[in-house]
Amino acid sequence: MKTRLILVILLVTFIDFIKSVEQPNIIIILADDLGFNDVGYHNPDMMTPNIDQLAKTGIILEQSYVQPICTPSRSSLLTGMYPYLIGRQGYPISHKQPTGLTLDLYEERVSILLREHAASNPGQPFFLYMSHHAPHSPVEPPQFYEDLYANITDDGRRKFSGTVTAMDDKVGALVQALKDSGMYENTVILFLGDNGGNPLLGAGGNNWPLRGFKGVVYEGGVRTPAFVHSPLLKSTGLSIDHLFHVSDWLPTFYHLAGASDQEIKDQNFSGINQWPVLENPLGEGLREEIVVNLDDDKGTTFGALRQGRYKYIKNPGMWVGWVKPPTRGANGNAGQHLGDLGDVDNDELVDTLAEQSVDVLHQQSVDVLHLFDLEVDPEERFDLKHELPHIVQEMNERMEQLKEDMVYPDNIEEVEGGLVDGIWTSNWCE
Ligand SMILES: [Ca+2]
Repeated sequence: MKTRLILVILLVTFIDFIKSVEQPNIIIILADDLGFNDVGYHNPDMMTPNIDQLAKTGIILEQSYVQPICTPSRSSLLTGMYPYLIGRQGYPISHKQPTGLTLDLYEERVSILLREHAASNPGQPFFLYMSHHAPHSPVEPPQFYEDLYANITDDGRRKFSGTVTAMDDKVGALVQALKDSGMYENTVILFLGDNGGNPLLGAGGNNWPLRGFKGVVYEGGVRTPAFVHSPLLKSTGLSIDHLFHVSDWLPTFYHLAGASDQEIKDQNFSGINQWPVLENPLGEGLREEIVVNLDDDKGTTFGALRQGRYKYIKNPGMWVGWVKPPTRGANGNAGQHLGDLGDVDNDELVDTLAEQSVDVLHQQSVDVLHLFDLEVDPEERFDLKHELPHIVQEMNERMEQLKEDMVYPDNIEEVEGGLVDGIWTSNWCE
């Protein structure tokens, strides 16, 4: 009996060992401008059954941070570094700038690629990065999807919602293709939004009840839907609040691909390998700090820092409040949907925001400090800077210390280019 027990233990250990050394398939599904309130598992008005199913049978990451806009987030995802350390904390890369990366994978190609891979490389792990354009504006879903939301009279929100559901169908098709090709069981799927939803100018996104939106360091700009789904996970059906940052995924996947802890350490990533947290999601988190963003304009620091329960914001760039979703039956433009504007002391900017949601994008708000306790105030409604000045001082000192390592954006000028024999030529790359 004792021998049998030992054998069972050895077998279980051996299976665990095999599991831990087998390299899984890795899939990243990155949605563009998908807000916190734009998935069904956060908002029952959204129809995302495939995403919801994956999330609810995986591990939902409710404190997963990205950057306020595309280029910084994507740079961080691909390098494992904070954008402020690689000069990517500023504006998006323009299409004629001789710098950066262009990535695209068309969803209709995915099932073909998977079938081909399963046939030609059986058992070989693959990496797939699905960088959706959806649901970024312009939102132009097929009529069928828009009709699913026929009773939302706000044009932008209706079309946006239809676009999200169209994307959800693609996610469902991907999972089906994985199952059909026999590769699902050994696959890890990460789903996340690259920055907060954009509720302005008919773009239709929404981050309610979080504050702010795409482009700002308030939670609505930088905390997006995220989850990991995999049959390889031991504990699932969970929603956890451990801190994650977009820079964590490269070291995490590096680990899954077989890198040792030392090899990961040698890379000096800003991100950390979060696989131990995903393997033991009810245990302790690994992250205590996130540089939400850090930038400089002629000596003035712009940034936000999360440490444990606290978030310190220095010069948010523009003041924004809370945008309620246009509910079914509501009408009007996004500017009229600004919800409770909270206890702000800048009346002029609030008026500007409410009346001219376009111009507010160019407003600079300096000499503004915030301290929020996100554990009790995830909506960033109660500024504690006067109650907890010692924490403001400590976090400010930390931010200025971090800034010493900042790499300034290169801001390379756009080059002239054009199509030559159907190929885009920029004249800067031979
Ligand atoms: Ca984006």
